[in-house]
Amino acid sequence: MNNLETTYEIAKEQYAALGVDTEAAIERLKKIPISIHCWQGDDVAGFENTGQALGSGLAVTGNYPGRARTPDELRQDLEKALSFIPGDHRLNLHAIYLESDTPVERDQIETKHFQGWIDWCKSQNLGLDFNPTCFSHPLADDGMTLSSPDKGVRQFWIDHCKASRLIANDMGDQLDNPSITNIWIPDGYKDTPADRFAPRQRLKDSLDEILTQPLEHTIDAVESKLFGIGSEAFVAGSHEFYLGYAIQKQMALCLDAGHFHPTEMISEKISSCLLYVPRLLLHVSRGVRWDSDHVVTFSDELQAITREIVANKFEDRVHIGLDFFDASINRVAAWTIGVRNTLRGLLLGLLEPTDMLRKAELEGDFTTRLAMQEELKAFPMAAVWDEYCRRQDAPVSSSWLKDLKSYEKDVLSLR
Ligand code: RNT
Ligand code: ZN
Repeated sequence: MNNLETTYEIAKEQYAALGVDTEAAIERLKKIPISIHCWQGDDVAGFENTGQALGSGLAVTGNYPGRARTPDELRQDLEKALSFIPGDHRLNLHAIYLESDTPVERDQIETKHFQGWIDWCKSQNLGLDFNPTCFSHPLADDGMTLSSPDKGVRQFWIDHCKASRLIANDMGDQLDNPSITNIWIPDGYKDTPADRFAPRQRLKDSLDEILTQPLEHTIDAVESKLFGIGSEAFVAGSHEFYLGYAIQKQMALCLDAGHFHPTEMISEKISSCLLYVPRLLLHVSRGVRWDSDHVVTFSDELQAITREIVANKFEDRVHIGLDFFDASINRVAAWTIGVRNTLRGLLLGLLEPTDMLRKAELEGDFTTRLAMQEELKAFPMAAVWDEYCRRQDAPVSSSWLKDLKSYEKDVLSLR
């Protein structure tokens, strides 16, 4: 037995003393996929090649060398990141990542423009999720898409979202694994609206039209936001708007960790929402002062989110996606850090003696609850994590960093 395995055996015993089965935790962790967002790899630029700047209140800061400029470069980078990540996961793609020799308008996209991605996901054993891209486009420049007062503009985005659902449905069908279609729109006003109701009424009507056709292989989700750059005073698709909509339609609600007031936590919302909507999609992100989309770190909130999912056995109803974009560090590292942290958060939750804590709570013994919650923070979770990585043939601890640096030198720095 080497040191790693010995350390694991000791940790296993310590957890077993609390009634926690580390082997069972590892088995459950293996089955939880993380949907890895393609857009961290190229600063949300996509491959339409129209020269359109990132818009609609989204901002990527930093100019670290090595941004992926083509689908092949992006896939190469994703493969590198995946080699650092234990387990089987998913790719989350946006419509602007299409592949075509000739320009294709957003309302004209078809499955064939994404076949390269579907085939690649098959080869990598990845599920695939999809998003219409209702931003970074001349028809989104005035800040309104599905809620636009202009019927033509609205119709264009309705058609784009309809086309996106059909593509996602084909993705799910081809991969034999349902694909999520998540709709986020930037619509809002910089300053105080004179009418808050009409844009929301129009948004509701647009969504109704988009979602008319029932589809078997896609799960529809809608994502709210509190405010954005340029939509500080009003956002049509607010939390109440989409919570109500998702309940009415019994569809998935997407909660983005950066889309609420800074002290408002999505970890606290999961249990309430799941009483009324069938599924949640999470955009795990990290806002710093605003919706800054920083790389996900092993923060209290990350641990609280992942703990809520596994302590309640919500894995089948909560789809975990990541949403951050940092161009100030190596982009492959950004993915690796964010995904590994999310998995570590899940593992920490899986190693909690939840039954014991809940028993203490029900008995009114809040002393034991607090004492144990705090003692658990110093338990050897890292030993179980390392063992999991070892068994999955993924790098243990920070050993991936050296390989990443070689990749940066040999591949990224030559771009
Ligand atoms: C924007 C939303 C949205 C995007 C991605 C690119 O505030 O969070 O999810 O970040 O779709
Ligand atoms: Zn998001």
